[in-house]
Amino acid sequence: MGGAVLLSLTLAACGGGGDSAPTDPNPARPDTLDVFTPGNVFSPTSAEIRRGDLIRFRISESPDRRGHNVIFSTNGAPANIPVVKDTSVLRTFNTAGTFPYTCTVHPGMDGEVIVR
Ligand SMILES: [Cu+2]
Repeated sequence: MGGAVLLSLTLAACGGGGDSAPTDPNPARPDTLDVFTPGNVFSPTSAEIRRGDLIRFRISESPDRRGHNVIFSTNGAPANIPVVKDTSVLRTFNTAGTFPYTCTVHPGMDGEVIVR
Protein backbone atom coordinates (compact mmCIF):
# COMPACT_ATOMS: atom_id res chain seq x y z
CA MET A 1 0.00 0.00 0.00
CA GLY A 2 2.60 2.51 1.08
CA GLY A 3 4.88 1.31 -1.69
CA ALA A 4 2.22 2.01 -4.33
CA VAL A 5 1.77 5.58 -3.09
CA LEU A 6 5.51 6.19 -3.16
CA LEU A 7 5.73 4.78 -6.70
CA SER A 8 2.96 7.05 -8.04
CA LEU A 9 4.56 10.11 -6.46
CA THR A 10 7.88 9.22 -8.05
CA LEU A 11 6.26 8.81 -11.47
CA ALA A 12 4.48 12.15 -11.13
CA ALA A 13 7.73 13.90 -10.28
CA CYS A 14 9.42 12.47 -13.34
CA GLY A 15 6.53 13.06 -15.74
CA GLY A 16 6.85 15.34 -18.71
CA GLY A 17 10.44 14.57 -19.65
CA GLY A 18 12.26 17.74 -20.69
CA ASP A 19 9.19 20.00 -20.60
CA SER A 20 9.65 22.35 -17.65
CA ALA A 21 6.46 24.34 -18.32
CA PRO A 22 4.02 24.80 -15.46
CA THR A 23 1.33 22.12 -15.36
CA ASP A 24 -2.07 23.14 -16.61
CA PRO A 25 -4.46 22.21 -13.77
CA ASN A 26 -7.30 21.67 -16.27
CA PRO A 27 -5.99 20.39 -19.61
CA ALA A 28 -9.46 20.28 -21.23
CA ARG A 29 -10.52 23.82 -20.48
CA PRO A 30 -9.31 26.55 -20.53
CA ASP A 31 -6.99 26.21 -23.51
CA THR A 32 -3.35 27.25 -23.42
CA LEU A 33 -1.56 28.67 -26.45
CA ASP A 34 2.22 28.86 -26.64
CA VAL A 35 4.02 32.02 -27.78
CA PHE A 36 7.72 31.47 -28.45
CA THR A 37 10.68 33.85 -28.80
CA PRO A 38 12.79 32.47 -31.67
CA GLY A 39 15.32 35.29 -31.81
CA ASN A 40 14.07 38.81 -31.19
CA VAL A 41 10.48 38.14 -32.29
CA PHE A 42 7.35 36.75 -30.71
CA SER A 43 5.84 33.79 -32.54
CA PRO A 44 3.02 33.82 -33.34
CA THR A 45 3.11 37.61 -33.49
CA SER A 46 -0.67 37.69 -33.26
CA ALA A 47 -2.18 35.04 -30.98
CA GLU A 48 -5.93 34.53 -30.97
CA ILE A 49 -7.64 32.88 -28.00
CA ARG A 50 -11.00 32.82 -26.28
CA ARG A 51 -11.86 34.65 -23.09
CA GLY A 52 -10.55 32.77 -20.06
CA ASP A 53 -7.80 31.03 -22.04
CA LEU A 54 -4.10 31.25 -21.23
CA ILE A 55 -1.02 32.25 -23.13
CA ARG A 56 2.16 30.44 -22.16
CA PHE A 57 5.05 32.76 -23.02
CA ARG A 58 7.98 30.42 -23.68
CA ILE A 59 10.80 32.90 -23.36
CA SER A 60 14.18 31.62 -24.45
CA GLU A 61 17.63 33.13 -24.22
CA SER A 62 17.90 36.09 -26.61
CA PRO A 63 20.76 36.28 -29.16
CA ASP A 64 22.33 39.03 -27.02
CA ARG A 65 21.81 36.94 -23.85
CA ARG A 66 19.71 39.65 -22.19
CA GLY A 67 16.40 37.77 -22.17
CA HIS A 68 13.01 39.30 -22.95
CA ASN A 69 10.15 40.96 -21.15
CA VAL A 70 6.47 41.31 -22.01
CA ILE A 71 4.98 44.74 -21.34
CA PHE A 72 1.27 45.26 -22.04
CA SER A 73 -0.07 48.68 -22.93
CA THR A 74 -3.85 48.43 -22.56
CA ASN A 75 -6.36 48.20 -19.74
CA GLY A 76 -7.63 44.73 -18.93
CA ALA A 77 -4.34 43.06 -19.85
CA PRO A 78 -2.73 40.62 -17.41
CA ALA A 79 0.37 41.49 -15.41
CA ASN A 80 3.56 42.34 -17.28
CA ILE A 81 6.37 39.81 -17.35
CA PRO A 82 9.78 41.07 -16.17
CA VAL A 83 12.95 40.27 -18.09
CA VAL A 84 13.47 36.51 -18.01
CA LYS A 85 15.11 33.82 -20.13
CA ASP A 86 14.71 30.07 -20.53
CA THR A 87 11.42 30.32 -18.66
CA SER A 88 7.75 29.74 -19.36
CA VAL A 89 5.27 32.21 -17.88
CA LEU A 90 1.49 31.72 -17.95
CA ARG A 91 -0.93 34.62 -18.26
CA THR A 92 -4.73 34.36 -18.26
CA PHE A 93 -6.83 36.68 -20.43
CA ASN A 94 -10.28 37.22 -18.91
CA THR A 95 -11.27 40.28 -20.95
CA ALA A 96 -12.22 40.31 -24.63
CA GLY A 97 -10.23 42.69 -26.80
CA THR A 98 -6.86 43.21 -28.44
CA PHE A 99 -3.88 43.39 -26.11
CA PRO A 100 -0.68 44.61 -27.74
CA TYR A 101 2.58 44.06 -25.93
CA THR A 102 6.23 44.77 -26.48
CA CYS A 103 9.64 43.65 -25.29
CA THR A 104 11.32 46.84 -24.15
CA VAL A 105 14.75 45.18 -24.23
CA HIS A 106 14.49 44.89 -28.03
CA PRO A 107 12.78 47.83 -29.79
CA GLY A 108 10.40 46.56 -32.48
CA MET A 109 9.87 43.21 -30.77
CA ASP A 110 6.08 43.41 -30.56
CA GLY A 111 3.13 41.08 -30.38
CA GLU A 112 -0.55 41.03 -29.61
CA VAL A 113 -3.13 38.77 -28.07
CA ILE A 114 -6.64 38.89 -29.51
CA VAL A 115 -9.24 37.63 -27.06
CA ARG A 116 -12.65 36.74 -28.57
CU1 LIG B 1 13.24 40.92 -26.36
